[in-house]
Amino acid sequence: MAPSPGTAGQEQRLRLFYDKPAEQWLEALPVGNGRLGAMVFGGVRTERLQLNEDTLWAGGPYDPAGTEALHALPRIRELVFSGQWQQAQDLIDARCLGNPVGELMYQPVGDLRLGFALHPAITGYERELDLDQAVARASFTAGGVRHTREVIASAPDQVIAVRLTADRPRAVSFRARFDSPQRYEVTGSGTDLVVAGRSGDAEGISGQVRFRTLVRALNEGGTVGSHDGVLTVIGADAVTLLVSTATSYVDYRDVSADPAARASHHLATAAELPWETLLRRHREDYQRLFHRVSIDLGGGGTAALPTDQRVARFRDDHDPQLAALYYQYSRYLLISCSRPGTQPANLQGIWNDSMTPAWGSKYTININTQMNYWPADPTNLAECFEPLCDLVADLAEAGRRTAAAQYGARGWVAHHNTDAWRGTSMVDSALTGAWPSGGAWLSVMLWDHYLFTGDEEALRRHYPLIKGAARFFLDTLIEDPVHGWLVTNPSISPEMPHHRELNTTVCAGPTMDMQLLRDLFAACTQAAAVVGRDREDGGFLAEVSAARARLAPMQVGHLGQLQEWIEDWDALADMNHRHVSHLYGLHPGNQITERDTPELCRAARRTLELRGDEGTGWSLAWKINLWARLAEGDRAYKLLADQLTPRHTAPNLFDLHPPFQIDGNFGALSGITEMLLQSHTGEVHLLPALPARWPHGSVRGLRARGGLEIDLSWHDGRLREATVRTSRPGEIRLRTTEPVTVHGPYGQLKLSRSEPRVAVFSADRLVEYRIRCR
Ligand code: FUC
Repeated sequence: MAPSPGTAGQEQRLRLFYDKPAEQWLEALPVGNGRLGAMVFGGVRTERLQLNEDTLWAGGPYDPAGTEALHALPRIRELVFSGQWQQAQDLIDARCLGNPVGELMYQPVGDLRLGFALHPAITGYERELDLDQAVARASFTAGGVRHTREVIASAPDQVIAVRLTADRPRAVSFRARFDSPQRYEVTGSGTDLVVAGRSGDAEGISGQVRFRTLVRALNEGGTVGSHDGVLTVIGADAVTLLVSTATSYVDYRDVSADPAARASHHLATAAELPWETLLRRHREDYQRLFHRVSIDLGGGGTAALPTDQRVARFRDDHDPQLAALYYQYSRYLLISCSRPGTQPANLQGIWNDSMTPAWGSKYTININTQMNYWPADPTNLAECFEPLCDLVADLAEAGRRTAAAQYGARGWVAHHNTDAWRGTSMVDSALTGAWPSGGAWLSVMLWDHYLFTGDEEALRRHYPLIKGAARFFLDTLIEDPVHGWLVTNPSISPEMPHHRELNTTVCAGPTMDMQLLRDLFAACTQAAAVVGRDREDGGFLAEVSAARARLAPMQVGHLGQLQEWIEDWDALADMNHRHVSHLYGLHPGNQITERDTPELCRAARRTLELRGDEGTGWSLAWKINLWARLAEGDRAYKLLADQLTPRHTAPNLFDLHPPFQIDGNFGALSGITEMLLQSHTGEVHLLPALPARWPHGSVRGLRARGGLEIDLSWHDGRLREATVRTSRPGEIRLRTTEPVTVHGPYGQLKLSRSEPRVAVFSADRLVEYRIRCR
C-alpha cells in the first residue's frame, strides 16, 4: 500500500530497500570511500563482498608516443581537406595510433565470501543502503535469532568494515574465504587472511600493480582461527571484520610502493578502534559532504515498495520521491568514488567485477569522464572534483610528450581516452580516436570549477595546465583552405560519422572543437587576469585572442539545425546517434543561449528534435541537461522518466548504458539540478525549467557560479522563497519566475531591475540574503 504524502517513518527514509538478497551484481549495493569499493550482496547463507581498489589496473607504465604520426601528418591534413576521408582514416590507423593501440583496463581485487550455517527457517529479510549514514545493511531472522550485518567503506580509516551481530549471545559463526580472477595467493594466521596478488597482463604489457588484501576478524566472544586460507569464527556475540586493500601504484609512472606495508598500516590503525568509533568517524566524514544538500520534489508515490519495483513503476506512478532518492543516491555515489587524493571516477566509478569490463572501465574523455564531474560543484561536492584536477595535471605532463612526438607541437594533448597510465595518444582507431580535444575539454572544466569555488590558490596551479592545453592548439590549428578559418585537422565530432554510408568520421574543424577552443582560449585570458599573469603572458594571450577570432563559427544548416561540421552534412549522418557533441555549446558550455544567441538557440532546439529521444543512459542524461538549458522542464522530465526505467536503471539504481556506466547517474544528477538552478550566463536563474510533475518542492544547499550557495522552495510551480549565501563580494543578478524583494542583514535592499523578473544587487562577503516573492 502506498503511504499518504507526508507519512514519516521507514518508507520516507533516504534509502534503497529490497526484500531479498542480491543474486546479480546489479542488485548488489555499492559502498566506497573514494579508493576502496565493495558491492554488497546481502546474502543470508553466503555473503559476498566484491572488492575494488581504484589503482588496480592491468599492465603498467608505458609511453604510447613513439610512432610515425608526425611524418604522416601533412599528408593526412591534405587528404582531409580534399575530402578523401577514408584514405585519411587508413593513414591514421596505419601510422598515428599509440603503442599499444588500445589502453589498459581497470580490474577487480576479488571477492570476500562469508559462509554461514544457519537454521533453515528464515523470515523478515530486509536489505538496504542507508544514504543518510552510508551503510549497507541486511537483517533477517533465522530460527528465532535476528541477525544484522552492516558494511561501511570508511574514508577516515581507509578500510571496509563489516559488522556482524545477533540478538542472542554466541550466535555469530561463519567462515570467510577470498577468491579472485587475478593471480593471487592466500595465506593466514591468527585472526587474519593475507592475500597477495598482481594485476592482469593486457595489450602486451605485463600486469605490474601488486596488491595486498588483509582481512581481520575482531571477535567479541567465541573463537577465531585462520587455516589454509579460511578464517573461521565460532560462537561470537559480535564480530567486526576489517578488510584493508592497498596496491603498489604510486602514480602513472611508478608502481614501486609496498602494498603490504600500506595495507598493514591501515589495518593496524583501524583495528585499534571499536566498531562504534569506526562507524561514528565514517558517518561524520560522509555527512559533512552529504548533508550539504537536501531535496524534496514532492510526496506521494510508492516509497513503501522495494526500490527496483519503484523503478519499474516510475513511468506510471511518477513517484517524485524516487527522483529525489535517485538524486541523493547519485551524490552518494560521487562521494563514494571520488575523494581528494583518489583516482577520478572511471566509467564505473570504482565498482567493477570483470577483468575485461566494457570499454575497459577507463576514462573516456570525449564525454563520459566530463559528465561524471558535471554535478560535483553544483551539488556542493567541490572536494569530489579534485581527482579530476589531478588527472589533468598528469595528462598535461604525459601529453607533452605526445604533443611533441606526434604533432611537433608545444603544450600538451590528450585524445578521446585515457587510463591509469595516462595514455594521451590517439588510440583504438581513427573512427573514434582521431580527436585531439579531450585535454581541451578537461581544461575548460578547471576554469568552470574556479567560477564555482573562487579558489584562487587552485586556479594558480591550474593556469599552467590551461595554458599548456591552449598552446598545443596555437601550434596545430591550421587554415581551412576554403574559408580561411582556423581549424583542427585531423579531428572528428566524437564518434559520429559525417557520411553514414561511408562510415567516415575524420574531418577538419568540427563544431564541437571550435566551441571548446573558444572556451579554452577565453579561459586563458580570464584565468591569467585572476592569477595576475596577464602582463607576463601578454604575447601568448594576444596570440590566443587572435586565434579565437579566427575559429570557424557556429552555423545553421538547411534543416534549420545547428551544423555539427563546417559543411552542412547533418542530414547525411546518423540522426539517432547517441553523441550530440556540437550541443556542447548549449550545455555544458554557454555559447548558445536564448537571450544572447536566439538564432543558434533555435537551431540547437531543432537539432535536439531531429536527433530524437533515443539513446544510451548517458545520452538521455545529457539531453535532460540540454532541454533544461532550453527552459523546457517537461521535456527534460520526459527524458528523466525515460532514464528511470528498468532499461536504463538497474535494480540498484546504477545507470545502464547498457551495460552499467556511472556517467548516466551523474549526468542525470546534473540535469535535475539544471532544472532547478542555472548560473552559466552570468546570472543566477531560479527554477529555469521546473516540470509540471513537481509542482511543490524545495532544495537546499546547491551551488551557483560566483561562489554562491542557494536554497529555494516553490509552490504551484512558482518560486516561494529563496536564500542566497555569498562567499565573496560582488554583483548578483537573480532571474526568477516572480518579481522578488531581497533582504539583507540590514533590511530590504534597493534593487536595480533590467527586466521585471531580474533583480540586481551588490552583495557583501559571507552574507545571507533572503529572497521573497512580492
Ligand atoms: C564512448 C561512447 C560509448 C560509451 C563509451 C565508454 O565511446 O560512444 O557509448 O559510452 O564511450
